[in-house]
Amino acid sequence: MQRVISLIDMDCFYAQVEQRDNPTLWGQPVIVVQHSRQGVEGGILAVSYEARPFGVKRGMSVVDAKIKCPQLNVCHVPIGEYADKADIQKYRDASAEVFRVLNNFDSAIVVEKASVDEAFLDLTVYTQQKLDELRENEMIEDFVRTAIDHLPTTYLANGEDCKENDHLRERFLSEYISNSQESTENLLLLIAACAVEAIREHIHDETQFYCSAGVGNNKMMAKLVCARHKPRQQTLVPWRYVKEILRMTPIGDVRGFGGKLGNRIQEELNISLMGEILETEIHLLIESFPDQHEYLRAIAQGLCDEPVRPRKESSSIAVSKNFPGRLAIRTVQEMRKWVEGLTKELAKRLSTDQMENKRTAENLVYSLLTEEGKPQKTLKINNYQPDILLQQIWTAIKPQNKSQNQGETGPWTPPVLNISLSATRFQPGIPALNRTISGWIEEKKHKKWVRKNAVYDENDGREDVIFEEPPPPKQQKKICSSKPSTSTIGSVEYIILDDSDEEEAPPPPPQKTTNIDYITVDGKRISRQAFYHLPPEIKKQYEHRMALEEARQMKARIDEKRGGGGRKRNGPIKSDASNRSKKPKPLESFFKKKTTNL
Ligand code: DCP
Ligand code: CA
Ligand code: CA
Repeated sequence: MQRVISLIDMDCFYAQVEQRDNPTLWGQPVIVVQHSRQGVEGGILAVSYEARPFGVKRGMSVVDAKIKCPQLNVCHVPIGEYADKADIQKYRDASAEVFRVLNNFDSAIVVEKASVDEAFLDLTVYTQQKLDELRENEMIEDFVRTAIDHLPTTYLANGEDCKENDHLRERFLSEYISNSQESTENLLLLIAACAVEAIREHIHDETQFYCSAGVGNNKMMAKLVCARHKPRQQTLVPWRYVKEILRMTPIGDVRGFGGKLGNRIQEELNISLMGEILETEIHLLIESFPDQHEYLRAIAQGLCDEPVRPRKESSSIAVSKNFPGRLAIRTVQEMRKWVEGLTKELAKRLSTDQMENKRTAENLVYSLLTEEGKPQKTLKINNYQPDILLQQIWTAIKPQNKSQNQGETGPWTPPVLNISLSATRFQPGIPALNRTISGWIEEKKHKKWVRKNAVYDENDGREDVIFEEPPPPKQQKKICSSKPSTSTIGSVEYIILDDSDEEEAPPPPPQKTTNIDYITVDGKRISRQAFYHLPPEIKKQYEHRMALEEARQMKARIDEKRGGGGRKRNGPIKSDASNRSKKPKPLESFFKKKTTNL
């Protein structure tokens, strides 16, 4: 069965974020520039569509851009609070707003974050559901008759859809629609295109940002045609036109072929268009690409079966800083300064992540890039406090200094070209400043871990490596307690978690604080035998928690007797996400919404 896939990409994303921050910039030529380094203005990262006709392009120097477009508005990426590096948090936050809309549009749509400003959507199930609905209600005819009204910004990629033919947009589309009534394949694509129009409009309503989209049968084609009619428009590519489109497509325009592989194909086969791969004699293709020739021929025919993978949260949070060439770190003081700045930055991001996603990193990997190698080490962390983290990291990093002088001043050798700190192995929950008890229990309970691969945001072409940021809290379905309660043990505050894995699980039966085999605290059970093997300081804290638990249960019993029945700690509390998850709207209703908005 053919899939139905879309790629949504925000238009000149960073520039739009700046335009929204300063609304006088809407409709104006705007560029967003990397922060300056040692007095030299950084490169251009984003160019608004108003500046593009002047020839202003990404990568160009600001001086050249201003010559081309004197009325250009120049915005700068802010500099980080702790480390002297770009702070792209505001663009990340804006991205999170967009993903909130995408993730909440319809539960039948699979959303994959592809970069800070683009997402793949798998609409296969969604469109099939809508088609079934239309058929059941005998509305296919109505749908086909009115579809054009719901596709005001849609182009049909038929090979003739070039700039000069923009005036033929509606005609091309109408012809396609009128031949669609009997074709399930066409109907599914049309339903998808209508949905994507509605999603894009919804993104704009919620965030003020405009975006473009491609709709086709796989990721490769959706991404390719998304760029065909930009900005604020979308392109639909039916399977029957794929071959014709690819015949004329420059190799570098295809996802994954913009770099080394694409260049090699062009050089070794002496071709420049995707279609030419199919015209190349097979033995030549095999000779040059013995392991990839089948893949290349498949791609050249528009075949791509890469799935849309839902990504809920990143598996790591990292901060990183490059010190290229003469900027390489050569003294202990400098090293200490940067480790400190990066640690503070990381601690800030980890704390935000902890509150938003109710999870805590267990490992921290530091890695240094030096002229002599890439030393790296994994540290166990149990505290996000910047000072404590810094002490831990610095103690581990210091021995990497191979100079004779091992003090807090003096040279650092070999010179360091990059420092990266990456927090990994996230465990559900917030054991606050110290999680000795819950960590210990969870280990014993063989707590399930979900580790996903780290995602490098390939479109964020900065030199600073930052991983995909976690999704908005709404998406976290495993978190049961929307607001954790706290208790204090000595001077350490613990956040008590309700860590049930089941969203809808019924509250467990009331348990006594102790019984013959188990001791229970906060709904977590630990065998009495295991309890006696706990380290003394943990045992002490544990006893304190048991006392708290007892008090809490007593209060609950009193409340119950009074008929109040306050919130039960052990019972799962539905997350915002599950409460808010929308029922799929009937196609008819979002069409109505669209019509009224027009
Ligand atoms: N970006 C960056 N460095 C790069 C490329 C991009 O910092 N080398 C940032 C700025 C962009 C954002 O990522 O605004 C999204 O990148 P896109 O490639 O999608 O480009 P734009 O969204 O700016 O423009 P377009 O409308 O062409 O998609
Ligand atoms: Ca974009
Ligand atoms: Ca993009």
